[in-house]
Amino acid sequence: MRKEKHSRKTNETDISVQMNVDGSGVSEIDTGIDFFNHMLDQLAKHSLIDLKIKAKGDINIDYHHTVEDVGICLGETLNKCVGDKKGIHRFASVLLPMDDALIQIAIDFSGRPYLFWDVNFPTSKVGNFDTELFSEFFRSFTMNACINLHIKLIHGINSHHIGEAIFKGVAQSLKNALSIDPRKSKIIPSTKGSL
Ligand SMILES: [Mn+2]
Repeated sequence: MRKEKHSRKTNETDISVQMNVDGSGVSEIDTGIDFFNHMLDQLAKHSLIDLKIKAKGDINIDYHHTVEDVGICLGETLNKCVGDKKGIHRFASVLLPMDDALIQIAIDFSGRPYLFWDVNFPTSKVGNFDTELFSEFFRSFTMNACINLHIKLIHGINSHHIGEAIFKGVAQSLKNALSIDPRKSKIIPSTKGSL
């Protein structure tokens, strides 16, 4: 089973994550940041990954440390969960619309971390959440999950829709890339023999 429990504690944040890649998208998220909880619920829902996250961070300062560190912890947990990547589709790409927003996502479970980010938000905040934190989250997630992730905004005028479309698109991509191809269930999908 592709399941893991993982935690990470610093002077700034204390985070625990429980993940089941082969779940049904059930989530229990408490980061102390309501909008971020809403985004992480989308990530679980549309990836079919069961996700339990408890984060206590210094959100009295701002949300930066908590968002970044949840990204790190989530990435580390995913990297542990996928193991040797036997049988996975490995690649996925998605064009994800949400009302006015259209987001393009491509993912590769290559083992080589790289984030391409081409998203400009029309506003600096969604509610009390700084829109610059979206890229902070996906950078720390990508680097620690050891994945290659490309995220590009095609068009969009509403920052809430743009941010949410990114989370849904990444979720959909994770689901597709991590699903097992029955024709190669015992094979690591690389000519190198490892990923
Ligand atoms: Mn929403």
